[in-house]
Amino acid sequence: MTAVPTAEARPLRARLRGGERLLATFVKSRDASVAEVLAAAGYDLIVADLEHSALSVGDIEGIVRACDAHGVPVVVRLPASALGLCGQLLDCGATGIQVSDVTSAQDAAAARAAVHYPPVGSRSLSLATRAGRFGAVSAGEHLTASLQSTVLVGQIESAEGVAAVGEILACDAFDALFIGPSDLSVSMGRPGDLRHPDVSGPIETVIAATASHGTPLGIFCGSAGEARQWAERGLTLLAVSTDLSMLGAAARAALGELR
Ligand code: 3PY
Ligand code: MG
Repeated sequence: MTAVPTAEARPLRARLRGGERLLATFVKSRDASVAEVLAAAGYDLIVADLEHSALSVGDIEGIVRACDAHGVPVVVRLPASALGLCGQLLDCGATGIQVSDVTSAQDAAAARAAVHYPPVGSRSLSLATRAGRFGAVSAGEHLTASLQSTVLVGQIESAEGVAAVGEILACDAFDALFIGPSDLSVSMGRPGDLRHPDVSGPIETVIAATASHGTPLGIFCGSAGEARQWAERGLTLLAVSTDLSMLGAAARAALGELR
C-alpha cells in the first residue's frame, strides 16, 4: 500500500532503487494543468521545483492531485534551508523530496530527519492530510507505508558536495544522488561550461563513487540527446528540461520559422 491515494502502479522508490531508468522533467508553473499535461504525456515522475520558481506548498498540493490522476508521482526539489517544509509537502501527497546542494554527512542526516517519522527521523504526524487519507488509515499503516515509499534524493552540485560524496553515501540517507550540472559549473569557476574538465572531472568522481556504493544516480539534462548519453554511462534518473524551458523553446522555434 502507498502512503497517498494514488494510481501509481509500482512505487517510485522501488523503481528507483531497482535501477530502473526513470524519465522526469521539472515543473515550475503554478497552474496544475501544466503538470497534468506532462503527467499525461507519460513521464515516470515530475519534479516540482520549490527552489527556482514561485511555487508554494499550496501549488504543490494541486500539482500532486493533477499528477495522481495519471498515476505519476511528484518529488519536490527544495534547498536545505527549506527542509522545514518537508512535512507539509509530504502531507500534501508528494512522494518524495530532492534536496539541493548536499555537502556533508550532516546535510544528509538533516534531510533524512526531515522526511521520516520517528524513530528514523523527526517528521510530525497528522492523519488529517491527503497522505493520511484524511484519517481513513491508521497511524501504524501510514507510518509503515511512508517509511517504505517516501523517496529522498540528494543533489551534488558544488565542489564541497563532490569532495564529501563518500561520506554522504556512507550515511545511506538517499535513495539516489542527482548531479546539478549548472550549479556545479558555477562552483568550479566555469559557469555554463559543462564540458570543461573542471566540471566533467567532478561529475566522473560522482559517477564512480555512486557506482561503487550501488546508489542510483541522476542528472539534469538540457535535452533528450544529453539524457541518452548519460543513460549510456549508467545514470538512471534523467530529468530532462523544465516545463518553462520547453514552452520557451517551442515558442522561439515557431517565431524563428515565421520571422
Ligand atoms: C543544476 O544544474 O544546478 C540543477 O540544480 C539542476 O536541477
Ligand atoms: Mg542547482
